[in-house]
Amino acid sequence: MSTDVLHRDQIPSAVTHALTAQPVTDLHTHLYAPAFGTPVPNATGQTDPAGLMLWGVDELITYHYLIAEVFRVVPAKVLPYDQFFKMTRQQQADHIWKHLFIERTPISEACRGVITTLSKLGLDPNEKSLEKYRRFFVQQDPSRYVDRVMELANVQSITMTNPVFDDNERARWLANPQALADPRFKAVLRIDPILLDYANAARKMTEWGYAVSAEPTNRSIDEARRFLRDWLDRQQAIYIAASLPPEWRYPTSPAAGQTMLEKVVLPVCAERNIPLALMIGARRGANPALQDAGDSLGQGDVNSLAHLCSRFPDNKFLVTMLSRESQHELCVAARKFGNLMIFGCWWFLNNPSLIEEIERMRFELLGTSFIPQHSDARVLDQLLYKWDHSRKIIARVLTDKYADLTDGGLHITQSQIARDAELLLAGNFAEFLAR
Ligand code: HDL
Ligand code: ZN
Repeated sequence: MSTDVLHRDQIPSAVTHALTAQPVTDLHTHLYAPAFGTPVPNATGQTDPAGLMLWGVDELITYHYLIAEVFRVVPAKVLPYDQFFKMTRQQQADHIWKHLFIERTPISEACRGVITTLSKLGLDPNEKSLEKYRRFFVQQDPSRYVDRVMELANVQSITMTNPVFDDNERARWLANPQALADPRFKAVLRIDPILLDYANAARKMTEWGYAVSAEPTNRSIDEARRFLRDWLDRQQAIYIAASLPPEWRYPTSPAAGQTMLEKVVLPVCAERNIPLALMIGARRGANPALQDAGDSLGQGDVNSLAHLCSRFPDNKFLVTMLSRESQHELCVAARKFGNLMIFGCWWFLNNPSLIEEIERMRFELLGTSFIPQHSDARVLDQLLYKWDHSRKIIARVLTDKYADLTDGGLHITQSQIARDAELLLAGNFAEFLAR
């Protein structure tokens, strides 16, 4: 027997070691490189109120997940939404810290994440006030802090989400795209309005010099393709992404949106051999007064996705769905279509009980041919908890699977486990991009 064959009781520590040691390629986040500016006070003394790089304790605690949760404890009739949103970031954070972390136990996953993050940074999470943490963060240089968080979280590459229809971000790309390049970050061209709000998207593309008319004529199709190509080049984007509501159907989704999908987005993705990422099931604005915290979910239609994968065999689809009830169908769809790569436990699924259920289902149906997780982080420091918590759950599930195989007589080796960890946390995504 080769020397690195593991005894059954050596497997748990071998799996934990392999997953901890394997650097992650985080394929979907809302993080930004320092060059996009930061509103957070820091050691450089330079802040940009409209800056896009969020980090530090006040951003951590005012994560929209926690805003939703604090309004359960201090309801809007006590503290009206607009009064909360008029508060400064620090006032909002103090309010959330008081009600969710001091006066109640921070049991929710989003609360627990803040505790894990503070501890990972060597800070005592038992402080009653945020002042000590603020003194720590204000001493950080944003770019060096990115390196530190990536090292601590063992994340080797951060994939951004770059919504081209966002005026603030678009202006930054147009001003000086080269200045935004940062080897630690990859860009993604996010295009929801083209599929979901064609009339407005066409109007804006026309304003920006692309002859995209209210009807998706052949000229409009050519010009919309030119728009995508120009932005893929400007951003050096590694894939195109859109999130779709639970009601999205294919075919018969909104006609103009379907034309854009079939005749613009998918042909450009195919010619560039880049995936289209579809994130299905977000019901936007369930409670608009909560702003980013006001979105909810619904069950999407996996059949529509299957039709798409079947009709466009030369396209690659990176897909995650938001409803727990969609997960089993999505796994089975991935068994039917090799051009479908499923990923992550998205948003309301990114909780230990659901991550465990979903990863078990995926290992049992797909082996190692899927991408178990992404962070969806909006605040840089969140990488420290999102990947710590997920690695532990994936390790628990993988350990059981290796133990089952050992019981069946198979030799499991340390190098085999390391190979699987690499596929799951980085290799499958890299291979799918290159395929
Ligand atoms: O549409 C998306 O990419 C979602 O991830 C939303 O940004 C959502 O608000 C979020 O942050 N989820 O974690
Ligand atoms: Zn997201």
